[in-house]
Amino acid sequence: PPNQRLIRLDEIHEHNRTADTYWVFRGDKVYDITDWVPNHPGGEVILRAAGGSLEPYWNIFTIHQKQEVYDVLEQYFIARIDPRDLVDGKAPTGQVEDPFKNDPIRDSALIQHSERPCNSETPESELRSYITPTEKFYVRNHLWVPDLHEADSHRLTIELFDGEEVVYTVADLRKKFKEYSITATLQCSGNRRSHMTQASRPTVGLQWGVGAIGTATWTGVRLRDVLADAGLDLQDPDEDIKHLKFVGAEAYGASIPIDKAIDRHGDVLLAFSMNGQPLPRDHGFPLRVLVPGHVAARSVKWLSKIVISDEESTSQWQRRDYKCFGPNVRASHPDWDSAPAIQETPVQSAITSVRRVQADQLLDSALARVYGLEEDSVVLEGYAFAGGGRHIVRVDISPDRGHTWLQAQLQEDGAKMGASGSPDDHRAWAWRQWRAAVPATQVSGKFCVKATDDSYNVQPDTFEPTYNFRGNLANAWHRVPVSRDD
Ligand code: MTE
Ligand code: MO
Repeated sequence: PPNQRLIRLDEIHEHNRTADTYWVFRGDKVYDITDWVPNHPGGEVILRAAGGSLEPYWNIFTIHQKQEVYDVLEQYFIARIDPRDLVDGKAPTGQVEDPFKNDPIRDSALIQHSERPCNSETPESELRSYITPTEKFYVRNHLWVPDLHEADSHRLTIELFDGEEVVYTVADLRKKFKEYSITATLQCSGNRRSHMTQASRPTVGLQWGVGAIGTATWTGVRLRDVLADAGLDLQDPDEDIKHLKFVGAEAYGASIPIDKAIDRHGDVLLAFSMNGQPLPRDHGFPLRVLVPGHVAARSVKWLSKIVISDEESTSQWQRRDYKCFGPNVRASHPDWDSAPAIQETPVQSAITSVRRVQADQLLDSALARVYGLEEDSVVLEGYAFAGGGRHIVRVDISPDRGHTWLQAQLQEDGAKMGASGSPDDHRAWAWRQWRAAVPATQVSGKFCVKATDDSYNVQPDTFEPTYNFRGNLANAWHRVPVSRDD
């Protein structure tokens, strides 16, 4: 069309993240995405592309390469690029800074599922201690690790319900508020997803084994104390306040219900250390939220902002990915809004070791006494965990595909008290390690494990009834071949 507006590249470059309006280009087309930014499921990360080409980012975040996304973009079309700036009909995309280039080096014992972003699980051998060694703790990053190197000066902004903002540096938090330590298990929503896939049908997501889980003692200040100081009335909050949104420095976002955030027994921390050391960069340095009893996706790392709100976080990690649908619902057209976001998690357990032991090696061991063993046996180890602060009351083991059962020995509960400090308030925020032994002659088929929590919630025996296309909350009985040895 003759009156088609043409724009020079230099002008596009001016509409970068420091400008009032944000322009991007793709091919020879220019888009003003200013109005889209607040709706972007990935959050403000989109601003990295402002003033330049979308393509290098879409090559990293390949989720964008589909018609639905192209259609959204088309709504923001404003002009074409002046042909004087085109080469072969396209504008040069230029070099973009690799956002992953400053990611930390990881422990080589971690089992890597993806490198950029880093998604690595803990090997079974490291899942058998009550506290998971920090450097072996699973890493689940959706994006890169932001470049934060100074703890004290890192700023946390709290946006109150009326829009007013209060800022604390990490140094302020340490100075102003009492410190608490809580031992809590973090479990990814996708832990054991590979088992669901193998037993049922394909699922969308990283194919984790039993190691997208770990336990640490986290130290920080209570979120409720900080909210009260910032001006939230904990006794009588405005009744329109429903959620607390968390924003990570790299753009990740999630939210939790306000009741959990301000509950005196909820033990939500703004944590700055993990097992007595400053948080490692992969685990949120210098500040993360720790939401015990909830799916780990809510424990936002590299915390930079908290928003007191009447609605959930608009991020894809709140409104989409972490939801379960019925076994019949296909990946193509879920009604995302029809299912609630996962918060507290269901009861879970796994076998992390199967070992044949000769009778003479077992003699006099506590296990031999408990189980009255005098013959060659198989010793099993594993973990059991319930969300919502519910205690594990029992772990059942079957040596023969679920025909006969025995109870595993729950190992000592090594958790630090909840932040209320009272032993009576001791919620179970952490897993229990367990152990069991059976005579080798009783073993046939597969070992199974299932746990029961203090509300008598149990794990489903198979995956088919809880199959969901995203493979979330895979918690059917863990079945392990008897021949396995390690
Ligand atoms: N926070 C930020 N800022 N970015 C992320 O990608 N991943 C979430 C959560 N918090 C994530 C985040 C998910 S899905 C999980 S399972 C946990 O962090 C993983 O925590 P970890 O890497 O310390 O084990
Ligand atoms: Mo996760």
